[in-house]
Amino acid sequence: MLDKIVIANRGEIALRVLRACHTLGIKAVAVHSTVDRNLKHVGMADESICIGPAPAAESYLNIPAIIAAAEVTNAQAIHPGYGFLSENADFAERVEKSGFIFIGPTTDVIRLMGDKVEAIKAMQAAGVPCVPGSGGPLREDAAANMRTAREIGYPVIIKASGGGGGRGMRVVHTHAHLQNAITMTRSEAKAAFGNDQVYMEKFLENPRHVEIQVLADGQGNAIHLGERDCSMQRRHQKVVEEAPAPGITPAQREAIGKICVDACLRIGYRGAGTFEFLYENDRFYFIEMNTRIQVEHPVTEMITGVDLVREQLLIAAGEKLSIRQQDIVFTGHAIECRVNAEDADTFMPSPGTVKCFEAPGGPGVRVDTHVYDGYRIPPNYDSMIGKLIVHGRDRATAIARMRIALAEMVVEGIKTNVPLQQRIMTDVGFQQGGQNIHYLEKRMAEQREKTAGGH
Ligand code: MV4
Repeated sequence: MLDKIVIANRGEIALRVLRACHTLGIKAVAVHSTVDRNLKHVGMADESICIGPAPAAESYLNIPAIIAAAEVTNAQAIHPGYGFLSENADFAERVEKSGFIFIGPTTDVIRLMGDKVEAIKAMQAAGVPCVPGSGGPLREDAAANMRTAREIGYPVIIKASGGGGGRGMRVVHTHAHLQNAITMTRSEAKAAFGNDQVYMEKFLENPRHVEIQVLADGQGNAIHLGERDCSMQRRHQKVVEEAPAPGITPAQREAIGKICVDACLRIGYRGAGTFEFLYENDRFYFIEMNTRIQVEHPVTEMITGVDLVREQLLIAAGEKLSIRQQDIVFTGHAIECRVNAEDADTFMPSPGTVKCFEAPGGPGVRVDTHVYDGYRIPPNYDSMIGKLIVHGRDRATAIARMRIALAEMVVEGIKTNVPLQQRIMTDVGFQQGGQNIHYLEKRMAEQREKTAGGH
């Protein structure tokens, strides 16, 4: 078993990882920036080390400082959390070359999934259904690209191979705009990711975002833990996530889950992972794979009872998966609302001191947050200050519990998006379930129209 690990992250996920360590009797080293001395998990950690100033580039992205922290504390492994260095193959490689365990997949697999063209090729070869597309990088051949687009059928989308998560994409509706879109996406990709490779897919107009959670031990065992629906998003930022996805049948879940498990075994996957799909007209289309623990992992934990971060640690320690597929039983429904320090209407960040914080409670309510009375939210990082997660026997119960939990929550001194979350929970379309990725932005645009018309 591991004796001590470094948590290379901050905020709620650092606290989440620390708790998983302590449930397994593993000591945790917190590494933090100068403005993060007062983070909750830093106070609870067995040891803590300041690794640099506030800007993430000089602290949470400072690879030598993080590896040095593992060296001086005699830790055996590094947990990257999400964001920051979590999907950086060069970081994973340097961690391993320095003699530490990277808590995640092998360097090769992280690198493979970071290259979206290669990831899609690998998934296609492994039998995962993908969006009809170019099946490889686009060449500088306008005529060939036009033929590809015609075969796929407009609208198409041009994506950067080094992108992902919504960065570097362009929708094209006609031949006339194709070559310019490719050129523009290429040059933006070159500037943003240092990689000008782009590819083409059929643009799905009204899909849902449904993703499959997997666990694999890298020793021939893999399981899936069902799906999450993350369609409630704004500008590629997820706002509400839930599990299971409304309307997905047990047979569909089993079928797509098995496909993901087989793909994990085929590519030699290790650790926790997520297959992202677009879901339209009862079909799944793979778009990318995330090789980290995700923000929304708790909704899966709530319906399966599996502690995903604990499983990550056990896998990293070299243990075989102790959970078999037939052990996974899906119970009830879980919803997560991300709580952000931002204006609920303008989405402007709202850092500052939290004067008073009261967490909601009651049956089926979970609060994952590092916030406490008097905590000062620095302006340097993501605005997410916590997650409210509820579980109920069915979706309606979960929504009712979320409404009460949101109403109970007190966060004074800063603005939060809790009012927006309340509006979503009372929205009839959300209550119906199964809305697509454009629903939230459309509803918000309608709301703005009404408000403007009233004045
Ligand atoms: C797409 C798509 C439609 N068709 N690909 C955006 C994030 C990145 N992971 C992939 N994205 C999309 N890819 C095809 N072929 C629409 C999106 C998309 C989206 C996907 C998931 C969640 C929110 C989204 C918001 C806008 C566009």
